[in-house]
Amino acid sequence: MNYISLSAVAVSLLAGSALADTYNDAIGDLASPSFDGLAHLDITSVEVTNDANYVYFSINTAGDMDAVNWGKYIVGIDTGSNAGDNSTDPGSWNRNVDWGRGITDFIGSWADDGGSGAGAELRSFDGSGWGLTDATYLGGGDVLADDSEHSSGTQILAVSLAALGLSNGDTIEFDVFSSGGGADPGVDHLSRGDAATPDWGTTSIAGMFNSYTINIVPLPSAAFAGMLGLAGVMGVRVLKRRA
Ligand SMILES: [Ca+2]
Ligand SMILES: [Ca+2]
Repeated sequence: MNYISLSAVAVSLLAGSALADTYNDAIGDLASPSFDGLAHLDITSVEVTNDANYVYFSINTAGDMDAVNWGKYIVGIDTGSNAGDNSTDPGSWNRNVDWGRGITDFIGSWADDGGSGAGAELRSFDGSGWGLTDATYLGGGDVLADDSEHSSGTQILAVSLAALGLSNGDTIEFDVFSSGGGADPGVDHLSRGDAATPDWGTTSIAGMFNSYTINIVPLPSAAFAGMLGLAGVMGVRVLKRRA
């Protein structure tokens, strides 16, 4: 392997994270007239990626989250760690949603403070009941929320692989929905290109979940890093000889 190609490998390895998978949703698939004008709840796509520590969800909408002071963005995840739950248990925010299956983990996030912040809770089902694993206001580092792209309609979330019990090669199945407060339904589900509910008072029905496989790109080992250093020295020597 010559100097140039080894350096190219080094750059790709040092990047350390996989390319995002993009899951598209229809635009304008919220029931009219119940949800007319609520572009910040109209999911356009969700990008998912991971690094060695977190899986990231970028929830893109057709609206401006800085222009409104409310909106909830939920990710329902089935890791397969147990049979999961499909109830309206308060542990999963009591939302009026029929997932059509069990979920094991629930990221409930908000972007409803007028654009000056974002927050989230991570709740998990242990096979018998729901519990709060972590939240941005608790600061345990297992769930993070980022408002830096609110003006372009994007809520960015991260949840730790450790908290989800995930490692390289594991596959999760998930859905994302937008909602309001209390026991509101999923106004727009990523899993459906049509209306998931006709109005605020009717249970929303999820479609088929998407899947994402954790892909941890290895960083160079100490030995390989040593080789890179040696290759760098050799490369400099070759360049000097040619000069
Ligand atoms: Ca949509
Ligand atoms: Ca949809």
